[in-house]
Amino acid sequence: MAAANLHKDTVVYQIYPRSYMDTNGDGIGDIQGIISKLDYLADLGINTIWFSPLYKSPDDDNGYDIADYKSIDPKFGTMEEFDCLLAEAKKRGIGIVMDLVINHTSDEHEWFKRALAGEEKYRNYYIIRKGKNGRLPNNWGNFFAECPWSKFGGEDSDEYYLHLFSKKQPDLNWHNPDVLEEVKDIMRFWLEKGVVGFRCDVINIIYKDSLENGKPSPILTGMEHYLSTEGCHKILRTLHDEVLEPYGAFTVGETVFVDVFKARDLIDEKRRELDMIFYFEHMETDQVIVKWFKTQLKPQKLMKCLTKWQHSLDWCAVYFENHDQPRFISRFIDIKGYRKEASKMMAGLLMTLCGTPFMYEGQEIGMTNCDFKDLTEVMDIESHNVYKMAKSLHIPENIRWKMIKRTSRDNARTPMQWDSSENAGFTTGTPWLKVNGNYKTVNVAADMADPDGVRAFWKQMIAMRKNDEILREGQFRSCLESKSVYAFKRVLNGKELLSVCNMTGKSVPVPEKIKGWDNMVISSYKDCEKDVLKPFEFRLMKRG
Ligand code: ISL
Ligand code: CA
Repeated sequence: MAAANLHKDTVVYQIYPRSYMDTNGDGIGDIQGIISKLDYLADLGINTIWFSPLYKSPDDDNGYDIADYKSIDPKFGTMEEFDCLLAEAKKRGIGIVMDLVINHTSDEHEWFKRALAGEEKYRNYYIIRKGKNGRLPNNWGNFFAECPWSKFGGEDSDEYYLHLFSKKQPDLNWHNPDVLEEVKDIMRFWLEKGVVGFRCDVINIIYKDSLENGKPSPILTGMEHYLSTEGCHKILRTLHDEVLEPYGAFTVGETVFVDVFKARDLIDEKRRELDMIFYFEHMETDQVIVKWFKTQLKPQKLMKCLTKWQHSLDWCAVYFENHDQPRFISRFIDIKGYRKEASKMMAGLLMTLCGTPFMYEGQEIGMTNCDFKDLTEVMDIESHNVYKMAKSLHIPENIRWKMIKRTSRDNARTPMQWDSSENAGFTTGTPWLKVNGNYKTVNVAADMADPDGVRAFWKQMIAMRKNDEILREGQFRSCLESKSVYAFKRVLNGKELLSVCNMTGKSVPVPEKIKGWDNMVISSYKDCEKDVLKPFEFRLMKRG
C-alpha cells in the first residue's frame, strides 16, 4: 500500500519512450530525449511519469515482450542514463512508475532459452503441454487474434507453449513459486533505485486455474479459467505485503474484462492487493462486441458508464488515453473544427473526476488519430494480426482497412509533435513510425504560442486539481447525464463544486438542473456566456 496518499495526490503522465524525443537520430525516442523534456513536464505540473517498457526487448510488441527485466534496452540508452533520469526527475519533484509485465516474457528471455535447451527448472517457468490426439491442448482464444499455442522446440515437437499474446510472448507459469521469487527480486531491483510504483500489465490474468477447454465466446474463449482467479489474488497480496509495502510504493493494475465487483475485490484496502486499477468499460462505449467494430460514440452512454464506475469504487485510476487506445477526441463524431475545444473539455473532465488522473503524451496538445494511408504505414502486431484474421473471414478490403485505421493502437503511438520542423522536431532521422500529417499545425511550439492554446488549459486544470482539496478528495455525486451535457458534483465537508461538460459540437442552453450554480470558477472559453454552453465547453462552478 502506498505511503499515506502518495497515489491519490498525484497527476500521472504516461510516456511511450520510443515516440517521445529522439536525440541521436536513429528515429527512436530515448532516455536523453526524455531528460531534455523534464522541464517541459515539470512546467505542465505533472508529478509522476509512467514509462512504457524501457527494458531489453526484441520489440515484437514494442517492449511488452521483455528479454531482460533488469536492463535498459540500448536503443533507449544505458542504465547510467536511466539513473540520471530518475535523479533529474526527482529534483523536479517527479516520481517514476515502471511498467511491470509479468504475465509473459519474451521468447528471447534467458529463461525461455534455457527451457528450450531442456533445463527442467526453466521449462517449469512456462506453460508447456502436449497436444491432444494431434490437436491443440485446448480451445482458448488469443488477445492478438492468433493461435495461443505454438510448438515448443520446432515443428516436429509434440509439445506446445501457451501465449495469450504474440508467439514471442510465452506466458509464465504462476503455479511455480520460483516465478514469484524471480518477480519479487525484479521489483526490488527497481524499488532500490527509487521508483515509486508499478503499472502492472494485464495483471488479473496471470494465474491460470486450469487449462480445460473454455466456453466458446466471440470475445476470448477460455478467459473464465484465468480472469481474477484466487491464485492471482493471493500473488498480489504477497507482492503487496512483502515487496511493495516496505518501500511505500504504489500499484495501478491494468485489469482486462473487470466488472465493478471484480474491480472492488482487487482494490479493497482490507485485501491489500492493488492500489488502483484501469478498467475498460468507458473505452468500450463506442464498440460492438469487440473493439474493432466501432460505432459512433454516444456521449450519454459514456457519461452513464463513468458515473457507474465513479459511484461503485472508492478510488480508481481515471484515463481516456494510453498507448493501446486510439486518441479519445477523435472518437467524437462532431469533432471537426473543435479539436482544441474538445481537448480542453477532456482536460476539465479528467482533472475533476474522482480518482488519480492518468494522462498520455500528446494529450496536452490535443493530438489526434493519425492519417495512415494503408497497412504498410502501421507497425503494430495486433493491427496486422487482426487485418489477417478479417481477411480470412472474407471481410472486404475497404472495410478491413477502415477498421484498422480507426482502431489501431498506432494512432496513439505516432511521434510526439514538438514543433513544425521536419518530423515534428521528434527526430533528425527517419522516425520508427510515421509522424501524424497534422504536425505543422498541431505541435507543442504552435500550441504554446497560441493565446487560445490547449496546453495552457491542461496546465491550469492540473494545477487546480492538485491545489483544491475538493477536487482531490471530494466524493463524486452525479447530477446530469443528458444527450449532450454531463454534470457532476464533488463534495467535501459540506463544500461542493460542479463540473460541467458539453460533449457535443453544438451550443446548448445551460440545463435547468444546474442553473442554481451561478459562480464560475473556470471555463474552457474566454468568452463564455452565462446561459449557453458553447461547443465542447467545460465549466467548473460554485454556488453563490
Ligand atoms: O488493447 C486493449 C484494449 O483496447 C486490450 O486488449 C488490452 O489493453 C491489451 O491487450 C493488454 O494490454 C497490455 O498488454 C499487452 C500489450 O501489448 C499492451 O500494450 C499492454 O498495454 C501485452 O503485454
Ligand atoms: Ca534515439
